Amino acid sequence: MSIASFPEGFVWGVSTSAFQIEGATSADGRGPAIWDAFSADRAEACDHYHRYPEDVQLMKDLGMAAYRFSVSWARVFPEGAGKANPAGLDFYDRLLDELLAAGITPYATLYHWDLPQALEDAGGWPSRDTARHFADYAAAVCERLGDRVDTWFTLNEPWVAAFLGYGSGIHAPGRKSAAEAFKSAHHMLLAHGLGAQALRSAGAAKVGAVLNISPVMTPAQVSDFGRELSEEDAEAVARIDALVNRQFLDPMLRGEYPADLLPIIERSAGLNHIQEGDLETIAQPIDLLGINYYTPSVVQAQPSEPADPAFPGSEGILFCTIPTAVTAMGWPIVPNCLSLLLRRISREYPDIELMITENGADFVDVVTGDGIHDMERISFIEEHLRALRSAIADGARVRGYLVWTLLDNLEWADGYQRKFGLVHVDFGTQRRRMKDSALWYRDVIRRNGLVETRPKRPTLETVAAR
Ligand code: GBH
Repeated sequence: MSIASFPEGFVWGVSTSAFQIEGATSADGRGPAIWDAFSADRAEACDHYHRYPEDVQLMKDLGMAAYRFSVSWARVFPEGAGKANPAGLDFYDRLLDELLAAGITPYATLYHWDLPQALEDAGGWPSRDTARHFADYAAAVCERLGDRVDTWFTLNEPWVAAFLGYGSGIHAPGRKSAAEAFKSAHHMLLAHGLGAQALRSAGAAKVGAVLNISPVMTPAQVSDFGRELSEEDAEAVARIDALVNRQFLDPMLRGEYPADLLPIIERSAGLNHIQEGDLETIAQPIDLLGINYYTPSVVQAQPSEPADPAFPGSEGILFCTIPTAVTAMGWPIVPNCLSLLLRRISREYPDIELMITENGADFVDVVTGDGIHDMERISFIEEHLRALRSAIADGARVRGYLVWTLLDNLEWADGYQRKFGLVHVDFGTQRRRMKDSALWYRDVIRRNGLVETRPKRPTLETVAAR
C-alpha cells in the first residue's frame, strides 16, 4: 500500500468551541454570554462541561495529537471584567489535566464569539474598552493555565464576530450597523494586539490568531483560476478580498490597513476609532496563524446590486451560486481553493507559520443501528487533505490540520440541525457514537497520510523487475 504522507511531526487533531459544546451555562458562577439569549435552542449543547472525561477519551481512542478548544470568558469573568471567578478557571484546569494525561496537546482560543453579556450591555465590541478588558482576561487565563498550554490563539474569526454579529445581525448580539461592524473589527484587532502583549507578559510560549480566509474569485475562475478578469470583476474580487481577508491579515502581519479598504471604512464608520499607535499594537509579532477554510467567496460585478449587510461597501457586487457539489449548508465544495489560499498566504506573508485550525463540513448522516455512515464527510476531508499536501509540497509552512469538529454540536444561528462532528451526539441522551469518518481519520493519523488511490504508473525499473 503506498501512502501519500505528511511531513514528520505534522500535528493532527480537532477543534471545538466553548459555547457550542459545553452547556452548563449557569454552572459554578458562569455569567451570561451574548449567545445564551440569542440562540433559540436550549444551550445545553453536548454537556461537555460535565462529560469532558468521555470526550477526551474519545480523542485519545482516535489518536489525536492536538485539541483546540476555547475558553468561555463569562466563566472566568462573569461580569466580563472586575472580579475573576476561580471556579470557572477550575473547569479548564481539570480539562487540561485530562488532556495531558491522554497525551493530547492543548491549543487554547480565548475568544470564540461568546462575549459576556455585561460587556455587550456596556457597549460591546463597538466600544474600545472591550479590547482592554479582553487583555485583562487573557492575562488572567494565561497566569492560571499557562503552565500547561503552549499555544494561545487570541481570537477566532473576527470577521464573523464583527460582520455577522454587528453588521448583518444574523449572529449575536444581532446588531445591524455597518459603522458598528467596522468599529468592532478594529477593536477586535486591537484586542488581539493587547491580548498578545498580555499573554507574552504572562509567559505564554506561543501566540497566534485564527482567521477565516476565503479565496475570492469569479464563477469562471472556480475551474480556471488563471483566467483574466474584466476590470470591473477584478475590482469586485479585490474589494471582497479586502473586506474578508486583508482587513485582518494586513493589520496583524504588516501593521497597516489595506489602502483600498480605508475609504470604505471611512464612508461607513469614519476613521476616528483608529487611533495613533493602534496598528503598532495590532502588529505584535506572532508565532502562528490559524486558518479556517470552508468555501470560497464567489462574486462578480453587477452594477444594480445593493450592498450585502455582512459586507458593507459591497454595492455593485453580486454573490454568485456555482454549479459545484455543496455541503448541507449549501457551501460549495472546492478543495483546490485550500491549496490556492495557502500558496497565496505563503507568498504574500512569507514569515508566518500556519496551521489549518478548522476545516470540515455538515452533511445529512445516515444513522443506523450498526453505525453512522458519512461517506461524504470522508471524501470532503480527504480531498482537502490532498489539496493541503500539494500546498505543503510547494513550500507552504503548514504545521498541522484540525478538523472542525469533534462532536455534532450547537451550530450558532442554525441550532442542532447542522452536523459537523466526527462523532454523532444524540441530544436526547447525550450518547456519543463515532461516525465512519472518525474511524477513517484515526487511520489517517496513524499512517500520517492518505492511502494513494491512483495506482502508480509503472516505471522502467518496475517493468524491468517483472
Ligand atoms: C466556523 O465559522 C466557526 O469557527 C465554527 O464555530 C462553526 O461552527 C463552523 O465554522 C461551521 O459553521 O456564510 O454562506 O456566505 C465559519 C464561518 C463559513 C463564514 C463560510 C463565511 C461563507 C459562506 N464561515 N461562510 S456564507
